[in-house]
Amino acid sequence: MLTNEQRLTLYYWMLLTRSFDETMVAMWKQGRGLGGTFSQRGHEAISVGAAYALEPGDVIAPMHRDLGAYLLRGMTAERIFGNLLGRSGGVSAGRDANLHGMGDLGLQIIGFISHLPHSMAVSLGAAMSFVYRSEARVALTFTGDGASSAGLFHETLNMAAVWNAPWVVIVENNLYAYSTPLEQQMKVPAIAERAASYGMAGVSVDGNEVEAVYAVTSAAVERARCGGGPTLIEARTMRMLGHAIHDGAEYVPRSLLESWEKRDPVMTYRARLLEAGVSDEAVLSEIAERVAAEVAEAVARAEADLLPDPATVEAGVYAEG
Ligand SMILES: Cc1ncc(C[n+]2csc(CCOP(=O)(O)OP(=O)(O)O)c2C)c(N)n1
Ligand SMILES: [Mg+2]
Repeated sequence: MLTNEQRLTLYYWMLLTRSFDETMVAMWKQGRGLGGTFSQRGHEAISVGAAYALEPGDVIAPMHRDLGAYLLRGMTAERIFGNLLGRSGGVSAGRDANLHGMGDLGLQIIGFISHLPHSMAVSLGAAMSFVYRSEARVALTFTGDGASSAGLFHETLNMAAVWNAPWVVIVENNLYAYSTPLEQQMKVPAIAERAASYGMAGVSVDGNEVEAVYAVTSAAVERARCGGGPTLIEARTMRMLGHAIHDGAEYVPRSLLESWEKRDPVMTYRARLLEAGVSDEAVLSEIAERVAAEVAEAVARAEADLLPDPATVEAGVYAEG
């Protein structure tokens, strides 16, 4: 059961994610962006609710729509903006102006390799290292509905189940993989059903309800920690903008977006906090002001930061001779 303070914490992280995202999209449209960028709009309850269910020692492998998880785990907005803008203070020190590879093992964050399911196998390796070292830690990773049709998704589920790994995967089913709608790439009605064919627990959850995502993930994480094996969680939501900034998503029916807009994860949670008497307008406005100031400061610092020194171009590059 969440306390009111925890509920406000969840709201804060979702709003920070949303505000970061809106600012990023606006900057890129103004020509102030550098690399490719993926909007999180619609995914805030999933990344925040899931990451909030972890202990500090657990490992997380977020993907391109999990900004909330990076932030909640301690990667600052300034470092992430710095990364997207290719600055030397960014996570990859200006090596990749994207979310790709944006890991920090000090924060127990594995940087992701590709948009398709490759982080699943790497995070499973992390989970098995915990088993071999008798550590009560869990690895959590994310993937997409499109990625769930790729071979490595199935191979990783199979091995995770066989090894009874302390591992949880969240499939962010946002109904589209680039321009491909869900029904054009799979016949099963729920991705969670796929877990059964590997002998693994599978559950579907409303990905726009942060407390529901938190509850389901907490249960899965604790079961994994106690030797109960892996879980596949399907979190259903809608990708509210195009695949990335260059994609206007003209192929998505407007009526579909309008129906999901009414279920916006951030706005519906705000309304719920007010209705339930958890908070009032003054407190929620204060959180919004704090978030706006944090994002503005992060952007200002990142934009003022330097691009990497060309003399360091070979730093971190390895080759076998
Ligand atoms: C190995 C590989 N193949 C193809 C791509 C191009 N690609 C990037 S994201 C994507 C679709 C991902 O869809 P989904 O898994 O549903 O995630 P979403 O973007 O909807 O969150 C594709 C085909 C890639 N990045 N890597
Ligand atoms: Mg998708």
